[in-house]
Formats: sequence, C-alpha cells, structure tokens
Amino acid sequence: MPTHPFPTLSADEAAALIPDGAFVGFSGFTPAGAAKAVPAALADRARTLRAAGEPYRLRVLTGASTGDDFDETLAEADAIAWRAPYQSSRALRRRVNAGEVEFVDMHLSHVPQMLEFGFFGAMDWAVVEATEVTADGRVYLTTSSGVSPSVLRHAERVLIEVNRHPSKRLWEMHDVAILPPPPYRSPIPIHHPLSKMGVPFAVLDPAKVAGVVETDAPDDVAPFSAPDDVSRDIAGHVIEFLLHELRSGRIPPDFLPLQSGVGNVANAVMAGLGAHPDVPTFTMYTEVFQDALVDLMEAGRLTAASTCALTLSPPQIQRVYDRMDVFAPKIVVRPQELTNNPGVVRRLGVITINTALEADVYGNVNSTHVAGTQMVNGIGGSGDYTRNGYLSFLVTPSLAKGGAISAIVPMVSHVDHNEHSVQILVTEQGLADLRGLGPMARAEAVIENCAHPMYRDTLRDYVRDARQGHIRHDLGGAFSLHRNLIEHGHMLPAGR
Ligand code: 0RQ
Repeated sequence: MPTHPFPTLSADEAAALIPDGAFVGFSGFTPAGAAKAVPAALADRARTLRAAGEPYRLRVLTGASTGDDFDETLAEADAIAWRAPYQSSRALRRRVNAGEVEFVDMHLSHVPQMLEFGFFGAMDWAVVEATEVTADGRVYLTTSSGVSPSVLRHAERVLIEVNRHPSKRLWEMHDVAILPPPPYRSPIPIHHPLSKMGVPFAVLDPAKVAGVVETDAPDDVAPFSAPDDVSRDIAGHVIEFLLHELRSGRIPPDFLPLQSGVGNVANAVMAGLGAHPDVPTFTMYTEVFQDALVDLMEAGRLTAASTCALTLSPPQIQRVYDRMDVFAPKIVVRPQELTNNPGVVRRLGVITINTALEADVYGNVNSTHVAGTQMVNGIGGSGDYTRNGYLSFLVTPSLAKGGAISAIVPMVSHVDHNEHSVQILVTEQGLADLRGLGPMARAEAVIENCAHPMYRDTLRDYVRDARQGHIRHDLGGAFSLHRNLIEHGHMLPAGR
C-alpha cells in the first residue's frame, strides 16, 4: 500500500505529461539509481508521435552516464535533442558525433550549481527514482544521489519512480545538501570521507508532484570481467609507486583517501591495492563505488567510502543489502557537487586515478575525443579530481586497436587535463612521474617509460627535430600520427 497521497500513474501516463521540447532532469549517476520505467515510455512516445509526423525530442540532464535502458533507448528513438553532462551509450555517441544531438560535456561537480545559478534556464520536469516519497515532500533516494536533490528542487513538475527493489535502509547512507549560491557560502564541513553535513533525504515542494510510477527492478550494472594483463600491469605500476611514496614519507602512514574512475583498470588497481600486504587499510573519497570495493570492505581493507553512486552489479548490491549493518556505517552517498567538490578533494588530499585516451609527451591528456573529433563518453568527474588531487594519476594502455594507435602522441588532439594538472602518467610499459619536471624532462620520461617501444623512435625524432623553445613543437607535424591514422589506418609513418 502506498504511504504517500500522490496519484499512481502508469509509465505511459507519466510520459504523456511531458511535452516535446521539455527540459527534463533525471536521477541516475551511472546506471545506479537511474529512472527506469519513464525513459522507456518516453522513447515509445517519441516513436509513436514521429510515426504520426509530430516531433518529440527532449533536453535531458542526468548526474552522469546511465544504463542501456535509458540513454540507449532514448537515443535509438531519437528522443534527445540536447544532453548533459556525460554519457556512455553507443547509440547516443553516434548521434552526438553525427551532429544530431547537442552534447554539453561538463565537469560533474558543476552541474548542480549551474542549475542553482540558473545557467541552464528553467527546468520543466524531474523524473527521480526513490524508495519512498512522503506527503510532506521527503524523497528517499536509491543507489545514487547525483543531481537528484537539485532537479527535485528546480523542476516545475516532478514524477517519482518508487522502486520496490532496493533496500529501504539506503537512506542510512545518504547525506543530502545543496550548496547555496555565492556570496553566502560557508566552508564545507567535510573533513573525512564519513563526515555528514545534511539530511538523509532530498526535499521537494509536494505540490509539484504530478504522480508516482511504481517499479521493481535492480540497476542495470554489468559485472566486471577479470582484469586482463595490461590492466594488471598498469595496476602493478600504480601500486609500486604508491608504496614507494608511502615508504618515502610523502604519503602519511595512515594513507590518504583514494578516488578511482570507472572501468576495468580502476577495478584492477583497487583489487591490487586491497590485496597487497604492505598497503595499509584505506578510505575512498570517490564518485563511483564499484564491485571490487564490496569485497575490500567486507575484508576490512577499505574502512570508509564517500561516493555519489553504488554502481554495483546485482549480486554485489545484494550482498550490501543483506549486510546493511556492516555497510551502512561505512558508506556515505552524496550529491555530485560534494563528492566531486574541488575544495574538499584538495582538503582531504585525495589520490586520484583516472583513464586517458591519449597523452602527449608533455603530459597533456585527452580523455574524451578520438582524433580530436569523435566523442567517446565525456570528461565526467575526472577533471574535478585530477586538477585537485594530492597525487593525480592518468592511466591508459600504451596502444589501442592492435597497435594501429599509440596512446602517446606528440600533441593531444583534444585537451581535457592539461600538463599543469597531470602528475603521474602510467601505461603497462611503465610510469612517468612528472612532478617537478620541465617540458624536455617530461618528454623523455613519457617517451622512455610510457610509450610502446614500436612508437618510441617516431616520438624521439619528433621532439629532436621540433622547433626549439620552452616546449618543442613542430606545428606542421604535431598531428602527423593522427593524420597517418586517418589516411592509412595506422599511426606509424609508412616504412616504420
Ligand atoms: O574501443 O571498445 O572499440 O575497443 O576506446 O578504451 O581501453 O577499453 O578503456 O573503457 O576505460 O575507456 C577514456 C574512454 C577509456 C574512459 C575512456 C578505444 C579502445 C576502446 C575504450 P573498443 P578502453 P575504458 C569516472 C571518471 C573519461 C571520464 C572519466 C572515459 C575504447 O575511461 O570515458 O574518467 N574517461 N570519468 O580501443 C582511439 C585512442 C584510444 C582509443 C582507447 N587513443 N584512440 N581509440 N581507445 N584509446 C566516471 C564518471 O565520471 C562517472
């Protein structure tokens, strides 16, 4: 029996309320906590209306990426006109790169405050997943916080998806706060990953609730595959370096909180750190709590985690739900303007590990655009952390596409993290510690330690023959590897 006074709607009835062109904020930070029933119904509505010759395309804002049943479904139905701030869907990526969807690639920490400042204009609708909504407007969020508290506050009308599947005890992990606009901001009272500063629910004006859609489904999170040799080698270099820093006293004996991006390399690093006998127990101040962390927390290796989302495959989230007495006191789920807050990341001294697509010999990093033009996913939270980390690692395999692509290039074809933010670059070949190095010493460290041997001569020649300056570049040849790739399918020059 519902405990709220709001009308219960079918997903189709809910979707019918949202008009063409609406600006809609959805819950979801990765597939965790994403709205599940209404997006599919919106995609159906778009297809039906298009068949009748009527347009139906929305402006879509979420916390970060979502699952296949959200972005993929909406993009396949051509129901998205504008999208921010991050995505990881094949169909949506295709439309973004074809120029059919306007995509705004943003630092995730900026999203809530941009809503608060009015930078996106008025938000028409919010669709947010919850375990419960109350008559007085408390919304108990599910497996992510993301941008949900902000869209609930700013949207003119709201639909709540009440999902029966997640544990009703998730509220014990949530800490919701929205920063007021400047100039009335006080210091953020987060001094430890488990500090709490808000309340365990989001709030809205109950008069805005148009209805509740009931669901009963887990998040669509795929389990991680076992790390491959390349991921294991990268993880090995990161761990060896962290141990060296610990022994040298540059990391305090009780360690510092860690952040790691999504993906198999990140998972391999975390699993490797947890298994290493010389690494002390540690904490995390991160945006995504992934599968490997459940094991580490159960084993007592990971003692506390602050996150924006519990991005866990169904078996792993079930383990959390089955032992809430163990997990709830050790995890805080926060909105993204706090998990990714530059000031807090710097205050806590977070060690950050994120993934690059390509890096140049001077340490600039491209995490988003293949050959400078083709969007992959977006910058996500990697910039929030990299710029402000105590130690900031960027990791990548040295080769892509069977060696046709070198991840180390003379000049990146797009810049997400510049040389001023990137401290340590790691591939399976080795690690370049760029701290305190000028451009020429950086180039040597990156080429000799990180580039794949088959590309080293080409990169050495580039630097040697480039125009003398503080940074050596040949503006005519800086993208010759990218040009080779486009012209004959391989970055190496003909004959090498
Ligand atoms: O393509 O799948 O077709 O083979 O890019 O590469 O090696 O599988 O690595 O899945 O970790 O993705 C940077 C995209 C890496 C991701 C990026 C091709 C490669 C493959 C994927 P295929 P891998 P990953 C936390 C922080 C930015 C956001 C971020 C990302 C595909 O990590 O989006 O860090 N990061 N957020 O073959 C052409 C190159 C290439 C290349 C790899 N140089 N040129 N293609 N590929 N390097 C998350 C949140 O913010 C929520």
